[in-house]
Amino acid sequence: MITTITLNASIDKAYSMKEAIVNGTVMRVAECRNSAGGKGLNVARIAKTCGSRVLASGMCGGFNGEYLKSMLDQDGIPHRMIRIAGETRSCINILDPKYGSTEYLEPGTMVTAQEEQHFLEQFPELIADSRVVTISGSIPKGMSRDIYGRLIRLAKEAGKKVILDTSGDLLAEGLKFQPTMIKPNRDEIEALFGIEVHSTEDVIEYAKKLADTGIEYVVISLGKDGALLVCKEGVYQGIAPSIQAVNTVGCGDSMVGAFAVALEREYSPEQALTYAIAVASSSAMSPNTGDFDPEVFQRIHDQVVVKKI
Ligand code: TA6
Repeated sequence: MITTITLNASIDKAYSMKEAIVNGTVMRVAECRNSAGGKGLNVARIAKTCGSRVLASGMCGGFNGEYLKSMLDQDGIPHRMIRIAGETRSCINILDPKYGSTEYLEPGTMVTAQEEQHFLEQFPELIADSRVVTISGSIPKGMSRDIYGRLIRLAKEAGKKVILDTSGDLLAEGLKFQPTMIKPNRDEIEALFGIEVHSTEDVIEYAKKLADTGIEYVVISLGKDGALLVCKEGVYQGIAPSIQAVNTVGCGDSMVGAFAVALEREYSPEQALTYAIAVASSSAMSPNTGDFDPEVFQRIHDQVVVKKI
């Protein structure tokens, strides 16, 4: 089983527009798709679609929190979201023919020290039945900036594999506790090392530095160009087939969900990278965030090329 942790959950609202956004005007949304969001809940939906048992956890509150849990019920996602007093946020993804995807991410509500401590006390039980734990996204205001490091340590002490998918200081702090896998993108690599990345060779060089700190699997998502995987077996580059992307929001989360499944099933590096790129590419072809069509996946999977470099 896979437990996904989303401390800053969100009601994700995807607005499809017929025309390009014109700021300062009144625009009508052609279609609105709501989903239980926050990176970890996208991960949970993907892992379930892949056929794994999941438990979606994290924190939510207020009317939005109840709505979010009702959407998880509709998705058939087992959940134990720890209740907080504040109102769960919303994140807006505007899809328009000219600019593609523009996201507006609310910061999230304030969480008290008592609420944080309550979550930490519940955490061991939330992961008890899982082999893999994913920890994703931003954290609400008021939470300790080292919360991810504390969760990673608890999960590893319990013998779990841990995937950390976050950015900035949360990633830098979490790295110190050696999660099993991380999935930084180019920008996050540049921020971590304070450098500029100009080539795939640069990306590999810095991914190896991260692997040398004890991270078993370092995945660098390269967007439409696929992904790199650095692990003890070597360096692998996966090339995604060219696709007609419909909604790229959440594709990084889809990759995390697929790798969580691959870790649980003990796939080889080649199998895992092929699987994850196929899932992420398929999810970009779905209008729904954190979703993919298994038939599309089957078609895409055979077109993914993975080579050891
Ligand atoms: O990666 C996409 C997404 O999960 C959106 O669905 C939205 O919830 C956003 O990211 C949240 O990002 P954050 O970094 O604030 O957790």
